Amino acid sequence: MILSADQIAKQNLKHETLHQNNFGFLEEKLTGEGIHLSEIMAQLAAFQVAIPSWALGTGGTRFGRFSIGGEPINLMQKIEDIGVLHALTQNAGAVSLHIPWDKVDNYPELKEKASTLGIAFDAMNSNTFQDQKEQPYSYKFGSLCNVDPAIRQQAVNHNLEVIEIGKKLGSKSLTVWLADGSNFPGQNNFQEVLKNTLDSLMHIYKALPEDWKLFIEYKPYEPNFYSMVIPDWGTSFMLANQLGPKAYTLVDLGHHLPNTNIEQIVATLMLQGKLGGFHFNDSKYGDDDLSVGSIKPYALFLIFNELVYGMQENKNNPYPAWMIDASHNTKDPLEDLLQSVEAILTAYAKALLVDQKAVKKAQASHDVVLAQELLKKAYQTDVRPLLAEVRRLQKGALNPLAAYRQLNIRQQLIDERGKDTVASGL
Ligand SMILES: [Mn+2]
Repeated sequence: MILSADQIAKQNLKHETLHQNNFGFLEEKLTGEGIHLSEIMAQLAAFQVAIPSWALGTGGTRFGRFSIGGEPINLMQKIEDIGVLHALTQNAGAVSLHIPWDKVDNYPELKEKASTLGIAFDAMNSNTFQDQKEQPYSYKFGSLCNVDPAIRQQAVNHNLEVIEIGKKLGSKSLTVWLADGSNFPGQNNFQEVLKNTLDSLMHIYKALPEDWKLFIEYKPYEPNFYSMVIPDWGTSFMLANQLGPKAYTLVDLGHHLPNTNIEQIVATLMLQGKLGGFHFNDSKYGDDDLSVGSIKPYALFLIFNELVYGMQENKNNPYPAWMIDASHNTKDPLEDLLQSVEAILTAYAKALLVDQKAVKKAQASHDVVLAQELLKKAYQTDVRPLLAEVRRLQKGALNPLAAYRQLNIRQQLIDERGKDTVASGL
């Protein structure tokens, strides 16, 4: 289904008066504080977060998966679902594909479809964490790290194929996340598997087009529980440095041990010009892949505060590639993604409101209390009317979630696709 700007405008009429009052109040307050609202609004409008193709069906665990109905059964339908998200939010104008799940016969047709909905192809994701039917060797004991050179070559070749597909779609980056590691002491020789991984990545790096980036994702545990070959940002950063200027570290919020200071990792990577990609989600215990901002919204704000500072002050670091990497076992996936997009933009808007000059001044005079209060002041600002105004100006919905429900979109998708459809991919 395709959602038109007219349908959204009609929904907006219901909230128009209340919105104008709320925004008028906020605009007066922020302008009075000397904030240049138009600059902040332009930055918010420009922010586009990629939706991963695998997030559009209901998620699940190994214990079960409870389908919601109307799920997209192919990539074209997934692109349409992202089109709905983008029409409502105006901040979801990109898709991140996962190969081989998202292989199609006709890439020009796919590119054309996405383009009509204003959707670009962001980072491509390779998959060497599960075996595919046609492949000769198994990744049971690792892919790019494997002690068997034939298995490493197969994994390298897969990544090269992903780059080729990405080139057809206009993507400019490849994300490599490895499940490689060991479950028991003695299973792997740490030095050997890391060396193998670097060697394999070098082969992939060499095949990267000039204007592409390679993102190296890290994760401390799962699916391997004794060791992961790339467990932390330090290892990823070391590999990226050894590969060259087109290689970067990718931070996934869920891929840290509990209570890790992620904002400091972000700052360190940006200082070195090596923060390339960013995956949003939230967690209570581990890599829970919960909706963005659902558990630790203040931590998300502090992370965005570092991202904003880095983007403004350190041009040495490229503009990061943003993606939502969350699952939603009990929700309508589209509603969950609307919540996540809103949470991301909320944290971004609040970080943009931080008076960086005043913070620097407070730091220079060791006024700890004032520095902290300045961050809190921005965090406690209710930016919802500001986000709504940015969306309204872009012909998006004043309230995306309310519009989604009032327009009965899930029911329309069920009518169109059936009650028992199950999303392709995962
Ligand atoms: Mn991720």
